[in-house]
Amino acid sequence: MLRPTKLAAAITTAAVALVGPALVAGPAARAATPDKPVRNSIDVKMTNAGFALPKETHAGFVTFEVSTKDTTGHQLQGLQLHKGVSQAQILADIREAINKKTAAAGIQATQRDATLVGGAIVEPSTEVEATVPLSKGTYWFFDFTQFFLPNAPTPVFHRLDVKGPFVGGVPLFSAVVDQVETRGPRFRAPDRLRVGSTFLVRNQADEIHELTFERVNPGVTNRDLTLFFADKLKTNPFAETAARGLAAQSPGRFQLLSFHARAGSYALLCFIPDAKSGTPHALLGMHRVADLE
Ligand SMILES: [Cu+2]
Repeated sequence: MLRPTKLAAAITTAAVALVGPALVAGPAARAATPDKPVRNSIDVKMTNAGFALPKETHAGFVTFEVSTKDTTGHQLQGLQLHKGVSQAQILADIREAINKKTAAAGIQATQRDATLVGGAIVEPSTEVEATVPLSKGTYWFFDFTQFFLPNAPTPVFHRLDVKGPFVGGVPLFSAVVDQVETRGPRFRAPDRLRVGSTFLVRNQADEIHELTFERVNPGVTNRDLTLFFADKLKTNPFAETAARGLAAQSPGRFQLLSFHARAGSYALLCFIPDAKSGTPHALLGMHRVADLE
C-alpha cells in the first residue's frame, strides 16, 4: 500500500556483517536480485475490537504494516513459545511482568518461556512498518494493550505458521539502533535519523527490550530526561503523549523499523521492566534523544 520498493531486499556483505551471521545466514539465506525483490508484507489494522492476520506466510523478512485509528494506540507483539510452554503459561508470565510488584520475576519468566520477536507499536499519526526475520515455525501475535483492559479479559492470540526455507536478504537500512547493556540498559544510536527511512534495531543485551519514539520539546537533552525519570524535573519534557516504534524483542533478535512521524526531536525509550529490580528500563537510563529530520 505504500512505497512498494522501499524495502526491496538487497543483500550486501556489509549488511550481513553488521547484523551478524547468526540470524541472517542461518536457514540458507538466499540473496534476492534487484529485479526480483522479496517483499513479504502483512497489512494489520489494529482496533479496539481486535485485528486479523493471515494463517500462514513463508519464512524470511516479514513486514508488518501496522496502523490504527485509535488514539489510545495498540501494540502488535509477536512471540514463539518455547518447547512445552502453554499459552496459559505465557499469559500468566506477562500478567506478572506488568504488575509492578512482580515485574522482575514476570519478565524473567517471559524471557524463559518465549522468544519475543517484536512487532509494531502504533498510534493514529503514522503507519509503522516492523520487518521481522521469521524462520520456519509457529508464532503467536497479540495486542499487548489488551493486557491493560478493565476486567482483564484474556487477550486474543493469533497463530501465524511460518513455512519453508528462509528466503531473502536483509532489507536496506539507513541507520542502526542498538539495545545494549553498559552500566545499565541503553540505546546506542546516531544523533540524527532520517524520517521515513529504515532503521535496523538489534537487541545486543541479555534482557528483553522495546523501542518507542516520543517527541520531546525543542532543546530537551538526554540529561533532562534523566532528571525527569528521577522525578527531578519540574517541566514535562515531552511534546506529545503518543509513541510509536517496535514491540519487545528477546536478546539476539533484530527488526527493521520505518514510520513517518513529523520531524523534530524525539526520545527513544524502553519501558520493559528490569529483570532484577522490576524498574522500567527508561528509569535506569534507557532513553536517548535523537533528531528525526
Ligand atoms: Cu529495555
